[in-house]
Amino acid sequence: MPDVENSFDAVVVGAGIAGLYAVHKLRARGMRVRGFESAAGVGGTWYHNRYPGARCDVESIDYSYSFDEELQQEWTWSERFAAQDEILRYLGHVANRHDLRSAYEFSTRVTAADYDDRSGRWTVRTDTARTVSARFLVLATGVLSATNMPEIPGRDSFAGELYHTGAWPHHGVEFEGKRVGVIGTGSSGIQTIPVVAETAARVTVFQRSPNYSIPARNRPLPPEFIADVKAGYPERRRLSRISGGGTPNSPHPRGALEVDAAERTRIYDQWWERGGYLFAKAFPDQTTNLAANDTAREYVEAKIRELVHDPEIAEQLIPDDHPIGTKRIVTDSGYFEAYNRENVELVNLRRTPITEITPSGVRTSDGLRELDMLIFATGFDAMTGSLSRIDLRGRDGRTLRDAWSAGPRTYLGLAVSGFPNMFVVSGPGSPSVLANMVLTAEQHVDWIASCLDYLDEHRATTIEASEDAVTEWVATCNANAAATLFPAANSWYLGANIPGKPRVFMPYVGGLGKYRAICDDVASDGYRGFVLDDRAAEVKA
Ligand code: NA7
Repeated sequence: MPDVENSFDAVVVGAGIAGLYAVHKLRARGMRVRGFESAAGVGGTWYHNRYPGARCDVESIDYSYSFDEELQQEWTWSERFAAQDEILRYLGHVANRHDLRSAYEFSTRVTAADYDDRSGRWTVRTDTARTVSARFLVLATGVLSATNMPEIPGRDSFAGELYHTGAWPHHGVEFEGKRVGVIGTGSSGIQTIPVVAETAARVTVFQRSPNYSIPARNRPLPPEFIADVKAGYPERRRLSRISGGGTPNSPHPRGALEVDAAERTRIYDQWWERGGYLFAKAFPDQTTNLAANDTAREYVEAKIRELVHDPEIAEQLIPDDHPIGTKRIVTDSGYFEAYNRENVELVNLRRTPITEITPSGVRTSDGLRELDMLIFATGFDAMTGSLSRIDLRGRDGRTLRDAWSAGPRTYLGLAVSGFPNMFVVSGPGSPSVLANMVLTAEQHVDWIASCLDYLDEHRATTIEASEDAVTEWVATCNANAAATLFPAANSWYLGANIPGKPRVFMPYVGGLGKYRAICDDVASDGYRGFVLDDRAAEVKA
């Protein structure tokens, strides 16, 4: 007797932006869908990253779903760059509007999933001792969700409050009068530091690598502006979908070195005043040509020297290890200015490395700094971490960890050879992390849903990426990345932030528009590179 109760058409792992939309879209196809989410509620990244100052670096009017015209007309963003709590409210609103919570088991982490060749189904196990089966497995586990807690000697002996920005507690955290240490100066650290500095007695920033950051120039959105955006949403979304970054912005029509110095400065001034990481895209050749990149880098470095009063500190805050934009440029609110405060100290770990964490603080080679609170803003095991933490087994019991031991290998970022009827959303090989994650998630999920329509129309029961197609896509991604400056940075794009992780440039750098065209072409060519019903036919025979 089939166990109807625990048998689904699809299991979706994750209730973040991608998972919620996947549940909605698959249900709209009439499928029985079960979602699992390790957190107690919806939101994914925006559920966990509650640290002070957490804010999206894509403009709120673009970082929102486009699939529901009524939703985008009824929802009104309050600020240019939405703060974490507003995005979480928005995702809760979407979940209510489309009754998405009812598909989920919350506070339930998927621990294992294995594919059975005979039945053509996935068996999914959770840490709540649930076992369900499903024909399709959709992994919307997030690219920045597996936190990275570096193994620093004595870490667990710290007697004060200890937090990771990516797993921030729900209770209010008070900084007033406290001596706070922050390890890490990526986007999370750079957003956290100025907010904490406002009330803490002292903030000690432990910086290993400085980062480029551009002021957000965040502001409330006036009603007339909102009305204009809403009236123009169809065109705004159309331009976003065909763009590289998933927003309706385009770079200067000419390269940075094709214009004269005055024009270059005028354009950089414009983007600097406009604010935000899109500065990285002022000119089309900024991340492909080092000389072009140098012009942008020198412009921003001069700004850092203006913003930070102490020239010696300013020099230490200027990156010297990567071209600008090859790590995501941070969008900040008062980061560099924070170093002008009496209560903020910069510890340069390149000069004085951390030797240990003690119960009372952090010891570097030049001494112990006593702390009441230590914040790890040390990032994530990005893109693959949340997948490799699940014991995923495809055909013949082969694990994903083995399949990816030399680095992740996908076809279009969506499918893995040897793992039939399994789809990854925003996986390695997809452009998502270099673009607007909401529109990329929509593109992935829409493509998956159309693919399932195709399987139904052709009475196929399984679909799987061929090994050849995977090899070719990996080569395409590598060749694209090699033609840019991106591999020059020790970034999480490359897995370089996690000791022992294979160094493979994971995102597809060609941009969302081009990627969409490739995916559409694959589909209209009868899902070129995929094998339909290979083993199922043998089993039936
Ligand atoms: P990131 O960008 O990976 O930044 C992590 C920071 O933590 C970075 O400055 C790291 O320095 C630092 N780090 C990591 N491990 C250590 C150790 N062991 N010691 C000292 N410092 C360390 O993560 P975020 O959370 O800030 O941002 C992730 C993305 O979220 C961001 O790109 C946006 O897209 C949104 P390192 O550079 O490795 O020397």
